[in-house]
Amino acid sequence: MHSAKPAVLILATGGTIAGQAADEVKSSSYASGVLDVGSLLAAVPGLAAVAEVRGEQVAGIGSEDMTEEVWFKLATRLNRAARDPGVDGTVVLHGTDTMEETAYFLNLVVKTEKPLALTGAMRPANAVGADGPRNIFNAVSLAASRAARGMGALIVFNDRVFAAREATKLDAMNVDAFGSPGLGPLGCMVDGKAHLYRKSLRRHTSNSEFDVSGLETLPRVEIIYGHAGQRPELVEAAVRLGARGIVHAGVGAANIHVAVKPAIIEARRKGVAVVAASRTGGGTVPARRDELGELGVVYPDNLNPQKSRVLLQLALARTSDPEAIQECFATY
Ligand code: DAS
Repeated sequence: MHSAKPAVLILATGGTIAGQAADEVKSSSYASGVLDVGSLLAAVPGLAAVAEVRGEQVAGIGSEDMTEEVWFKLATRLNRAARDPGVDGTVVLHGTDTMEETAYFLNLVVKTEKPLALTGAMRPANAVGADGPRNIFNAVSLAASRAARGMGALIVFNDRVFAAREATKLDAMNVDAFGSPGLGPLGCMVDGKAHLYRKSLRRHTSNSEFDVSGLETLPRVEIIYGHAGQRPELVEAAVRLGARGIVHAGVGAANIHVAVKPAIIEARRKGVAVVAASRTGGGTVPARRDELGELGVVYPDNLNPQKSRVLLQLALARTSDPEAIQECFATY
C-alpha cells in the first residue's frame, strides 16, 4: 500500500556532503565521500515528516573523480525508479565539482516526469555551519513536491532551485556555489516548500531522444581550453589519441586562436566532431556559417564547455552528422 507521504528514493555518490574534516573549523581540508547515506539522512531533522525516504549508496567518491560507470548506474537506477509506482520522487547526493555535468546527463537520459533533484554540500558533514543537512532537507522536499513534476533534473542548492541545463558551479568555496548565468534560478525553497516561477523550454527527460540503456561507454570527447599564446598541439594530440569529439572552450564568442585553427580544420577533415564553445561562462553562441561552420564545426547555443561535452557525447552515440549535432544543441 502506498503511504500517505510521498516516497522519495535517495541515491548517494559521495562528495563533500559525505565528507569528514579532521578539524571542524577548517572546512577546506577533509576526506570526501566517507559517510554512508544512512548517516547523512539521520543528520537531517524533520525529514520523516516530509517523505518516506529510502537511501541507496551508488558510489563513494569525490565528484572530481566522476566516471561514466557511475553515470550509467545512476541512469539505470533512476529509470527503474521512474517505472516503480512505489517511488514518487528521487534525489541524488553528489559532489559539487561535477554535479552540473551529472545533472545534465540525467536530464537527457532519465525517462520520467517524477521530480529528480540533485544536491550536495560545500562543507563537510562535521564542519561548523555544515550546509549538507539543509540541502538534503530541501532536495527531499522538492522531490516530494508536485511543483517539481515534469521539470527535468533540478539542482537545489543554498535554498535555490536551478534547471540542470542551466546550473553551473560558480564558486570554489562559498556555500552559495551555484548559479545560472544570464538566466537565474527557477525558484527557491522556503521552509521546505518549493516556490518555482519558470521552467526550461528545452527538451529533457521523458521528452528526450537519448537512451543509454544497452550502452557501457560514451564516445570520447576532450575539452581544450583557449588562451593567449595557444598552440595547436593539444588539438592534434586529442585527434591522435582517438577522440571522437573536441569541445574547444574558446575566448569571447567561441573564438579560436589563428595558430590553432589549422588543427581544428584538420580534425574536421578526419571526421572528429568539434564544438566551438566559449570559456566566458555566459552568453549565447549561435550556429554560424563562417569558415569553421562550413566545415561542420558546431556552436553550442548557451551551453558551457562541460555541458557541451555531455551533449556531444550523447549526440555522437547516435550520429556523426554535424547538422544533426547542431540541431541537438538547438533542442536540448
Ligand atoms: N570534492 C568535491 C566533490 O566531490 C567538492 C564538493 O563536493 O563540494 O565534488
